[in-house]
Order: sequence, then C-alpha cells, then structure tokens
Amino acid sequence: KRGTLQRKVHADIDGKRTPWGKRGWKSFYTVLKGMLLFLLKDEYRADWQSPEEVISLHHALAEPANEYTKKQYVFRLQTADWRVFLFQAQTAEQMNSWINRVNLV
Ligand code: I3P
Repeated sequence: KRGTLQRKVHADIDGKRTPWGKRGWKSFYTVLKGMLLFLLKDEYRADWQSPEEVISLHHALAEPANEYTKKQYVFRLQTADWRVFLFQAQTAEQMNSWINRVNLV
C-alpha cells in the first residue's frame, strides 16, 4: 500500500513527549512493504529505497485518533518502542484502509 500522508510525531521512544520544534506536520509519500513503513520525501515518490525514515510495524497498533480534533481523517500509530505518530489521510476511506493494512502486519 502507498500514498501521501501528513505525519506528526507525537511521542518519541518510551512515550516521551516529542519536544517543541519537532511536532509539526510534514507531508510524506508513504509506502508499506512487509513489516516496514517507508516515509519518502513527497517529491521523490519513486525513490522508495532512500527513505527519510523507516518505521517498524512489528507489534505496532493503528487506530483512529479520536482524541485529536484539529484535523479530519487522522489515525494514531503506536510502535513497539512506544513512539506515537499521527497520520492524516485524505479521506475517511483512505484512513480506514491504512489502519486495517497496518494492523494486518
Ligand atoms: C508544532 C506545530 C504543530 C502543532 C504543535 C506545535 O510546533 O505547530 O502543528 O500541532 O502543537 O508544537 P513545532 O513545529 O515548532 O514543533 P497541531 O498542528 O496539532 O496543533 P502541540 O505541541 O500542541 O502538539
């Protein structure tokens, strides 16, 4: 699965609050391959082999970010090392599709 998502880092390893200055939203072209989520610079869609960041989905959990009300279609991804990311999709259908796909890993 792949597509453009906006990403906000909410918590770092062990759930520590991500500091000011690192909490902004950023657009990525996102590719899910196997148990890994590759975050690519949006402008280099094809180049998934040199990602900005790779997130392991092993023992990760995705769910709608119901507590986050500033934007629509946002889901929350918690990783095995207790990082928390928010991802904004473009439609509810896309959000649900990402959640289902991540949770199948
Ligand atoms: C953050 C940025 C985010 C904002 C976040 C800010 O600043 O403005 O958009 O989250 O607020 O800290 P920076 O880019 O300097 O890290 P929202 O868009 O959700 O408001 P937060 O600290 O309340 O998460």
